[in-house]
Amino acid sequence: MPKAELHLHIEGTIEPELVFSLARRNGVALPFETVDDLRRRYVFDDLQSFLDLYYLAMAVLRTAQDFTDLTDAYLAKAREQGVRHAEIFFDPQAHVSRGVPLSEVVAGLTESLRTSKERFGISTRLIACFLRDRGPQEALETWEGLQPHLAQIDGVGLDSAEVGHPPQLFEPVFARAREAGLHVVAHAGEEGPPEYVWQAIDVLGVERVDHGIRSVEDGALLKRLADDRTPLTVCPLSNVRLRCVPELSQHPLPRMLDAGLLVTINSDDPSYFGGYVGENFVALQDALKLDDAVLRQLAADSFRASFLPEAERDALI
Ligand code: ES4
Ligand code: ZN
Repeated sequence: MPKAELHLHIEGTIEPELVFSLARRNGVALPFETVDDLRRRYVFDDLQSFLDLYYLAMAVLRTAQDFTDLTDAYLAKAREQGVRHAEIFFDPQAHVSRGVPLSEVVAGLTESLRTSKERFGISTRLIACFLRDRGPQEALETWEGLQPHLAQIDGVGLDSAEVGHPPQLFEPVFARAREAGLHVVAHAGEEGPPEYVWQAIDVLGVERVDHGIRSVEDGALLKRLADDRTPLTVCPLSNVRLRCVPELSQHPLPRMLDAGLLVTINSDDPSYFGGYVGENFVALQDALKLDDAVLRQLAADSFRASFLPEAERDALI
């Protein structure tokens, strides 16, 4: 099934083999001996325990070429899974904070994305995320750093450790991004409460909510999201691996669909969570016994929830 991927952290696509080959290429020492040692650590208690490994492994990404190779590897994998359009997150602060210039990061990513349609049949967008646990002041500084690169960037997002870092703190930087004509999205209601989803839509003015699964705890919020047709980018395997949901058979997706929400299926950090977007669809089908018609609807809605112009979107459905 043709589909769009709307919630994908490019740093979360790095497979253990690439971690080791880039470590060797760049002379970066790793605290694991082998690919299997690294893979054995892919067992998480919560979002933070994942983020610790995610930030550690991405230390091998140092040059523009590394970011190009990473993105090419993702696009090749995505093509095999029927992805025809991808809106890709990256974390500028996670690289700048360890001495990699933003210009290297953006040049490397865009070198791959520039020709993604010709090489892989995948149109793309690029979304820069602010790391909420580094606070609103650093987000504003990051926004300043992004200014020379805005022609390459389609939107901003908000990610990393959620609880204790509510969306409303980031109102100033999101206001600037909206004024600059960028798209705006935010992770909310993954581990954090429904109140954070309210803040993402009412204070940040987001066009999509990333995750948003805890919205099912608040009936008024469900009604608002349904009335506005605000898309939610749901990542089923991620939610189980990070223990936001005890098992896939108990995932809130059916309740979200019953409430009339516009939902899409995505992979989040596929290297870490046991599957790319196709595997997320298959796992859902097995665990929740969704009809083929519902799966087709989810795939079609991924284009409707995208930032593609309407004509391009309709041509893909
Ligand atoms: C993330 Cl699963 C998830 N949640 C929040 N921030 C993230 N960054 C990368 N993956
Ligand atoms: Zn995410």
